[in-house]
Amino acid sequence: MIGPEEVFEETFGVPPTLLVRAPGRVNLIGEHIDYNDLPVFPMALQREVRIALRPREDGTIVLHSSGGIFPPIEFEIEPGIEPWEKGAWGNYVKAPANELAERFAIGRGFDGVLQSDIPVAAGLSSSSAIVNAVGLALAHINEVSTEPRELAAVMADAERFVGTRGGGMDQTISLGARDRCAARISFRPLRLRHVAVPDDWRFIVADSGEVAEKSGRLQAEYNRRRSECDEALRIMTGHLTAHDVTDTPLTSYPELCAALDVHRLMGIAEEALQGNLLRRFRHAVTEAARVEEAVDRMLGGDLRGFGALMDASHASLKSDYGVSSTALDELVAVAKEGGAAGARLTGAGFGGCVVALADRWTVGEVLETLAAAYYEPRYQADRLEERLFVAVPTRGASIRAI
Ligand code: NG1
Repeated sequence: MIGPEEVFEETFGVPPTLLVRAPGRVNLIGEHIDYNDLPVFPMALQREVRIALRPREDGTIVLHSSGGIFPPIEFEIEPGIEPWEKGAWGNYVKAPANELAERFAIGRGFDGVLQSDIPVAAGLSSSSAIVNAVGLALAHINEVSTEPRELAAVMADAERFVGTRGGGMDQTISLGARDRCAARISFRPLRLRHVAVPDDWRFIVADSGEVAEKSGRLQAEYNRRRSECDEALRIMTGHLTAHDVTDTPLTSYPELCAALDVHRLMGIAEEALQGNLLRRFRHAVTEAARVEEAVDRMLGGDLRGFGALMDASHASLKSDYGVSSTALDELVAVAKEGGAAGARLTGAGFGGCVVALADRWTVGEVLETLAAAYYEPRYQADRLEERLFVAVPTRGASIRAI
């Protein structure tokens, strides 16, 4: 495939001067809890968005996509940019432009060509990779700080422009990841703890082929769960205060989890909450505990232990959080049959991908089992390497002169 640099020259008649890249990510564990400010444990992977670009003197952004996968877009950078219609890819370009214009009054745009090999709407953060690549380019051109944690906080706010009330996991890992490492990310304040992925471990990504389009039905489902978590927290805070369980009110999930262990917390939750609110709360606090344990398992090289936590995470996402699907459950089951130590849906769910863990001696068997049982009957192995691959922990976004 020809690179975005060549397409740039064909399109604009001059060479580009900068190349920016931002990777997608696979979340290993800690799903649907970043928006509750609870820690998560993702890694960036080798699939990425690349933009070849040339800064302009004015405030216009002109962006084409290589291979014409997305229609070209053009707009002016200014505070209060109006989004295009829901679902338009250009909103992921407008999002960082709008946020940086509002915060730092930036005024210089660019001509660019974008290329991406991250599957779209598959739970691998193709959208945040676009937001981050454009955000990093604009910050660089306009001399705003590109320090990963600072920029990640700005980009997390920026992406809410598209209407999803997401947490900050995706923007942070795509900007801040290190080679060969996953990162435990905690919020308020934003911190990354880099953890080396053991050499023998392999994380397999398997795309169900079911599109999890976050601008459609999924957006409403996603935002609803977020509101349910907020409501559960509000009730728990009131209940704990009314029953004098703690001296000071516990008003955030991290405060609750730090003050009371999961067992105690769930005992109280069973009195205070019912139905979906109880289920959402249980997922949030048990998943947070699994993240801490998973970090220890990786540090200790305990593959089986890590895998068991992935299985428990999937069960919780399925039964308590209601974000799995028949296809995702099938992929998880097939990966396990093939010898995976653990498997779970990754990303927001309702389709998209699963992630499975195996050691280097078993990974081939897991890949073959998935290919034979899931992909061949559906796709005759067409574009198999795009749908099924081993994720390589990769460094975060970067920009360089070309
Ligand atoms: P994806 O998988 O990219 O849809 C979304 C949110 C994350 C996180 C996960 C679920 C955005 C940009 N991303 O990710 O913050 O909440 O769902 O763990 O909204």
